[in-house]
Amino acid sequence: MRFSLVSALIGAGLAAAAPTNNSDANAVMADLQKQAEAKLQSNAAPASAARGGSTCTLANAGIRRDWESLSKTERKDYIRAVKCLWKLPSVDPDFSAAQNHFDDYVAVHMNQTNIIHGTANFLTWHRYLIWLWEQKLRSQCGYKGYLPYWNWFKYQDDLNKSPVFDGSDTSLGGDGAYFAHNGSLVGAGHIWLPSGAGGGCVKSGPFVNFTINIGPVQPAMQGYTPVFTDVKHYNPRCQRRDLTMAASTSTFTASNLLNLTVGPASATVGTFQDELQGSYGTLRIHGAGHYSMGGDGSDVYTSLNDPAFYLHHAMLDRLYWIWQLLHPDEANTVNGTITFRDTPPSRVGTVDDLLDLGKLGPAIPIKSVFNTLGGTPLCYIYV
Ligand SMILES: *[C@@H]1O[C@H](CO)[C@@H](O)[C@H](O)[C@H]1NC(C)=O
Ligand SMILES: *[C@@H]1O[C@H](CO)[C@@H](O)[C@H](O)[C@H]1NC(C)=O
Ligand SMILES: *[C@@H]1O[C@H](CO)[C@@H](O)[C@H](O)[C@H]1NC(C)=O
Ligand SMILES: *[C@@H]1O[C@H](CO)[C@@H](O)[C@H](O)[C@H]1NC(C)=O
Ligand SMILES: *[C@@H]1O[C@H](CO)[C@@H](O)[C@H](O)[C@H]1NC(C)=O
Ligand SMILES: *[C@@H]1O[C@H](CO)[C@@H](O)[C@H](O)[C@H]1NC(C)=O
Ligand SMILES: [Cu+2]
Repeated sequence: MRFSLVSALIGAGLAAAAPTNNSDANAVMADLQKQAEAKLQSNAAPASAARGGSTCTLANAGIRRDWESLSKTERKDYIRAVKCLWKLPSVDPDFSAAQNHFDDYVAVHMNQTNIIHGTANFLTWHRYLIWLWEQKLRSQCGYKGYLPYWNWFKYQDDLNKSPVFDGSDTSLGGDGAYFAHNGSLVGAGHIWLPSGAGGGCVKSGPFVNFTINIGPVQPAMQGYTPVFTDVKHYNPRCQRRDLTMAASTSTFTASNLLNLTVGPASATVGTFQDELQGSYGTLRIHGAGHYSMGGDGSDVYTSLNDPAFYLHHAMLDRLYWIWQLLHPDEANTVNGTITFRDTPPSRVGTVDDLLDLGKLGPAIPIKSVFNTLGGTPLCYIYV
């Protein structure tokens, strides 16, 4: 009963209510990847080699891969490096709720939530954030690889089978323990998603005994009470999840993917980012990743408490990267203002605006991260 209600609600927000065809979405994704790689090769041709003296080339660029295509040893190395962040001291004494360096990322994001979502800097701010995370894992925790991504389109019918969420020691943890609750309210409270089978503490996987400290602030999952009061107040607890297939299967469709990359929504960075994030009362791909995780991952302020956040945002960045390669005339532009959906009203954002990551890294202009091969500082591709 509930499910048909939510289907109706979600259906109302989706132009094409076609049944999910995973193999279709996966085929589209594979084709888009090929198109993007073809553009990369032609951009790298000698005729267009004069790129401002960057030392970054296709040959020395970092390669970000699907989590599933990492070997088990590589996955364990990533997990080990993430655990290492819990042992590093916090770098922002002002935000004293942060107990360690893992928390610092949550803190910086939380503090800036209203100026990095629904804004001109949404795509680039998160691109820079996950790059800094990747660099930290490599420079301070001995990680040898690059940031992996969660391929949303695979296993969307049963996230428990996803190598990212299967609860094994090579996953980022499984579902939460059962916690009776009345689903999640998403899309600014306009869409109700039914509960999955979890909602409590993550039961299995490498992070079971790891404590998170910041938030929750505004979890979409009903029955999870926000307690965060200020930057000095920490709230040690387990990380919670509620794997929610109602979010994944309704949204990770070939039709949404095509719209964003080659369809009407791909026309400008404005239409692309708006369709990616959804307007009030709709569920779109960015949100669907968060609501598929549920629990802590469903909190727009502090979703970084779920270690899978970084794999979700790597996939989002991969989509941005593909869109940029396929739309070179639009690739280096921004659209929007500097406040969440222009609330309160603010000036228009520009490519010279600085990406402020607090103490996580130097503030750099938006324009310096458009090109992931620009070497200023980015140097990576997706495969
Ligand atoms: C799903 O998509 C694949 C690949 O495009 C296609 O071969 C298959 O027939 C589709 N299945 C259904 C049920 O539409
Ligand atoms: C929060 O972010 C603002 C910039 O928006 C910054 O000035 C301030 O120092 C940050 N506060 C903390 C506690 O990190
Ligand atoms: C569950 O939440 C939805 C949305 O807020 C609400 O309409 C519904 O009445 C709730 N159901 C129960 C049993 O509380
Ligand atoms: C978590 O802690 C409990 C109690 O100390 C221990 O039995 C269990 O093995 C730990 N689990 C993991 C995955 O580290
Ligand atoms: C495609 O995106 C546009 C926004 O650019 C939206 O109006 C339209 O409904 C989307 N189409 C589908 C099939 O989702
Ligand atoms: C930003 O993009 C929106 C479409 O999402 C468009 O309506 C608007 O005109 C754009 N603004 C500018 C200044 O280009
Ligand atoms: Cu965010």
